[in-house]
Amino acid sequence: GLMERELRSAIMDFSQFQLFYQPKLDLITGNIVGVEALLRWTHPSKGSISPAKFIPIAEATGIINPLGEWIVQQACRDIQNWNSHALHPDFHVALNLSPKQLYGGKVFNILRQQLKRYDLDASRLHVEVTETALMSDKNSAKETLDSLRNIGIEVWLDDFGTGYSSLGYLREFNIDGLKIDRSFVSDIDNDSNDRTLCSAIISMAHQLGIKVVAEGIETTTQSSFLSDAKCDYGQGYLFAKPMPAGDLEQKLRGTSLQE
Ligand code: G
Ligand code: G
Ligand code: NA
Ligand code: MN
Repeated sequence: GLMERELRSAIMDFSQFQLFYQPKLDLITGNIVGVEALLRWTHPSKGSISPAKFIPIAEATGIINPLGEWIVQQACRDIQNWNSHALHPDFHVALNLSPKQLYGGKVFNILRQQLKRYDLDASRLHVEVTETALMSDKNSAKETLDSLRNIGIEVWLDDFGTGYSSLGYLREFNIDGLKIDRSFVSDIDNDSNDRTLCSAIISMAHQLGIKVVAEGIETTTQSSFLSDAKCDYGQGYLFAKPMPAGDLEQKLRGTSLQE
């Protein structure tokens, strides 16, 4: 299709792509603990195209492999730049991994190579995987994720609660944390069932020894509720929208993020 051809052309030099970064905050202290990297594609004539549109095509065509490698490299380069301004030692970048990237050992090698190239500790990177990503070939996905955790890259379950077998994945996969899907967060102010579900997910996660991020926080009421429910971290437009690397650096300057 047309978009496939345009993607193929765009990955010749990657100049139409940019990584944006959305902060994740400690809900008690308000400190930025890390960011999630979100890919942006600005087409020369069509303008901004949503990853929700082009990532599925990149996955179906295998373009996700070179594109994914570029994302890892770009994130590591940005971390190294921020690092020269004395980042807090715990500050990390979370990368979204597509289902296809989990099969075979390729992404593990790419992550390890780029960490080495930019002289970064593995704890600087997290990966986020969706529940659906884990469905097709569980053994291969588990092997990849375990090898990432073995070298110190945290593994987080994204969009938790919306998948086909959320609890099953908690049993089968070793993960460091989960992200409560924003559909649970968006109705906190009105829906007592969603409040109950959020609290239950947080308490269950903590009893399993894993951490929790709530995503899509847009109001102070949602934030207060989640903080009272002992949710560890929060992300959402209330705190910050995804932004270019340079804007993030501005934001980090003079905050407690720095050492
Ligand atoms: O940032 P935005 O809301 O436009 O993202 C839409 C969807 O695209 C989300 O599900 C998000 O996880 C996904 N997405 C954004 N950036 C990346 C990326 O770098 N890799 C993958 N695999 N998915 C991404
Ligand atoms: O699937 P994933 O969780 O990776 O999706 C991330 C997407 O969610 C990004 O495209 C980001 O722009 C979007 N997002 C982040 N915070 C908010 C928010 O507070 N409200 C809404 N509606 N979307 C958000
Ligand atoms: Na994500
Ligand atoms: Mn998500």
